[in-house]
Amino acid sequence: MTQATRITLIGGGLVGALLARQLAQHGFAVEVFEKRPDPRRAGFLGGRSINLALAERGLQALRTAGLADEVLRRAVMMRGRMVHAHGSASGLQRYGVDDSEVIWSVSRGALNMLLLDAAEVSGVRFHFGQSLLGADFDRCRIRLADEAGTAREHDAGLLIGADGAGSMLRAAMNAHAPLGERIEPLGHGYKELEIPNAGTLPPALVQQSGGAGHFALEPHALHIWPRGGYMCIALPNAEGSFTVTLFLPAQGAHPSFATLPDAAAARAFFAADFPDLLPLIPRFDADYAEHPMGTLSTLYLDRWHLDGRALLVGDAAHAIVPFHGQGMNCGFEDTVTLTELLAAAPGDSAGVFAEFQRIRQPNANAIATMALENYVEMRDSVADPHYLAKRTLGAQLAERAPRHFMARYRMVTFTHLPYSYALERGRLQDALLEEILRDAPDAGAVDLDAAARMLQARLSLLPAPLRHE
Ligand code: FAD
Ligand code: E1W
Repeated sequence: MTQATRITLIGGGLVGALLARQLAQHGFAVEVFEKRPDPRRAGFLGGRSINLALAERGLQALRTAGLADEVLRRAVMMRGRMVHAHGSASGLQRYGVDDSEVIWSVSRGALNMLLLDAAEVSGVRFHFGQSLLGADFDRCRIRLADEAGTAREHDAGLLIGADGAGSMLRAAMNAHAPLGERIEPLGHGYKELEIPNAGTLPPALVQQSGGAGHFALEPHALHIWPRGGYMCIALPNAEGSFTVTLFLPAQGAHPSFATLPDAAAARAFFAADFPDLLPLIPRFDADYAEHPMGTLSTLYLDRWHLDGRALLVGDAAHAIVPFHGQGMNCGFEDTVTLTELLAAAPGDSAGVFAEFQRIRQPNANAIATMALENYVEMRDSVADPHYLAKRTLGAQLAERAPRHFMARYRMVTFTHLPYSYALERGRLQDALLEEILRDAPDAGAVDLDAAARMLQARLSLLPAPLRHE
């Protein structure tokens, strides 16, 4: 191994651990410095179960690393979204036509531990409880602190930052030469609450909620309680519990986290707005009081790398809001692209980093946009008649002319088409649906074949989705 192929990764989270595994599988000497203690020893986050949705892009990256089957064995299949509108019955809206188009709820902690094990098996050397403090890029040295706060210096190889949205490597790179950083806060925060295994809840309540077996709600769904300016969601855990996330404005008029400063105020708000959900959360007061409010932002950078010396990946380069469930999936896609490029030209890190940015940045920008748009769609319009008419027409077109109409959600969630293509094609399709519904507000009366021909003509003007775009 030459000096150039020794890799120093900062951050052993989801993206860092998977990237480390893939690079090691391609023969690179990889060391990882992770701020937190080894979760396999310390017990992850004191046992709080937080989950996230794994979709096709992330799954494909796990397949590349030989880990997909192992991950899916511990995952819960989510066949669709179940929308709990205020005061009316809820039904499952399937994501795809059959179980080949589903997403998976995975435990963040369990997935991280599985990835750490896999990376170690491939030869990666982890250093836990080692926090990056700074970097001297001219001398190729980094500064680290251990958990006692004792600092030391270390000779770094190629530096890759997978240290998340608050990346310290990004700060060090930015201090050396500005990256053109722009952080756009959403202004909404989130809080996680838990629905326990149904065994601990009154059976009548579980039955009323549509639960099954150990689950208090339909287990194979992503649950959404849309309420206009805010919402709750719940994803199932393999043990039978659900992790509920409340998304709400951080400041401002009621309801916001500012107007719900304590559990008593939050409980009264839930009793009024989420009356079916509150009884499923027996530890509501403790959860609300003890779990901190998380903040949400989109991160844009002009540059992701410092010539051939340092590169940012995952949230460190492109943190997004979570409303499409694609942050990890996008970061996992990064790892495949970067590994392919580095394996093909291990001596040309400057060329590889520039090419990585050229390929991935338009896609990261596109999913950032779509994730923001999906928040509005989720919380506001799932019950809006115009939105529903558009969705119906879209579904009819997708069935009649599947090559000409592909729902944007489907392109993002179930294909490997570049995010930037999904965004552009989605806009084109959406504009046509709007035009058609303006002229014929009754979706049932639309000439689907004529609509498909119009779509075909417009689609032919879009550049083809190249493998690397
Ligand atoms: P992280 O997971 O943040 O990992 C960064 C790692 O670096 C951590 O281990 C950290 O300890 C370490 N680190 C930090 N600073 C230092 C330092 N100075 N030195 C050394 N190590 C350091 N994505 C999905 O695909 N699907 C979902 O359903 C989904 N749901 C989400 C829900 C919420 C509420 C949020 C907030 C995000 C969600 N995401 C989801 C996004 C997903 O969590 C992130 O995109 C993903 O975790 C990014 O991985 P990462 O490895 O880049 O960063
Ligand atoms: C998914 C946190 C999170 C994660 C997700 C999703 C959503 C809403 C949220 C988007 C979706 C899976 N979504 N679901 N149904 N319609 N859109 O697909 O991951 Cl808030």
